[in-house]
Amino acid sequence: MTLAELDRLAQLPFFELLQQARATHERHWPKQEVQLCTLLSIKTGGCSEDCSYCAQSARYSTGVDAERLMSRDAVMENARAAKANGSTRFCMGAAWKGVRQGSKRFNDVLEIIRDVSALDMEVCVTLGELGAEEAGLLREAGVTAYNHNIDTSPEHYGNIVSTHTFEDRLNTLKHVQDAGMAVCCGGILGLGEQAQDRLRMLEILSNLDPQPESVPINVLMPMPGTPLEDAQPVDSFDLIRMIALARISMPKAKVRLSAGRTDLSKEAQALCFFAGANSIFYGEKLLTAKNPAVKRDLDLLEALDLTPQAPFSDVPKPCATAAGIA
Ligand code: SAM
Ligand code: DTB
Ligand code: SF4
Repeated sequence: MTLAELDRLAQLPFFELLQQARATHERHWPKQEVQLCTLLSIKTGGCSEDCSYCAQSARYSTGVDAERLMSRDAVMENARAAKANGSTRFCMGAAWKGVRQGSKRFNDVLEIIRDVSALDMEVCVTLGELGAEEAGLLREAGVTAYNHNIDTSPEHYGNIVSTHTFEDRLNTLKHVQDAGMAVCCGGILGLGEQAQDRLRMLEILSNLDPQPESVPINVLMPMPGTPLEDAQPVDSFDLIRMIALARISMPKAKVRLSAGRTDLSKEAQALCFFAGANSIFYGEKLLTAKNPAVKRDLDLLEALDLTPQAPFSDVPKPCATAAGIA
């Protein structure tokens, strides 16, 4: 979608925008389902990058200590618990600038992925920058989706991160697509961006070819010790508008109402679902930050007559040999 089209939609009265988004949503997602994804930080803290929102950067004193890569057994325990709780997608995050083929840590992660992919959940990882070889190996090990956010507009990106570029992010996304993994790519609201930056972000996301399979919309969770600890809070109506614009501009994507739900009322979340959100992070922890309690989310879904989406209902299953379950 062009910037001009996004701009025209963004100027619609609130309820007109919501109606359009709802119509698009119902055409493409008639089932009243929400995908439940569980996150696990398999390597926490000590990251070389300086993303100014992130509690895991080694450059800031945030109280998040650098840990080693989690053991296969510990990851599997968490993955099994997520499945037992009703999650259909398991997303593992690592606080790394990126990964390199042949390194011990990358081989260890591949082993972890082979184990987790045998559990028959969608497997998503977010490990930072990738080259073509690394992307191919992840795909072969059983990764179905790779999360790598552009976070904001290209114009604002340099104000938020200096240790890698917006272009680096796009290159990784290209390798992910070429390897045949689904792209999970979105951003954060509340990084001191202008309304125009949000639209530019959506312009770039919606012009990826193919469009992302899923689009996480995070609201900044201000982390003490980071440069953005005192950032202005995001108005929930702005979030709802952003979800509506994401739905209209990327009709087939799962739009994930991501970080920041702990501060959203159930009514605001209901409007997000109405406007087109159809995926959430589920489970009491994100990577380092809090997420709503499982019971609270299940109650919310029940109150709204929404049901959990089955795994692989709109993405192909990796082939058995690739997933190591032949
Ligand atoms: N290191 C990898 C990377 O940068 O892609 C993976 C992990 S990183 C923590 C994943 C995403 O989490 C970021 O791109 C950002 O969108 C989101 N995120 C991190 N800290 C956040 C915060 N404080 N509030 C909201 N979203 C956040
Ligand atoms: C995404 O877009 N949001 C998730 C996931 N992808 C990896 C991460 C949210 C992190 C929130 C802050 C924290 O837990 O430290
Ligand atoms: Fe590192 Fe990712 Fe956090 Fe940036 S967002 S500091 S790359 S963990």
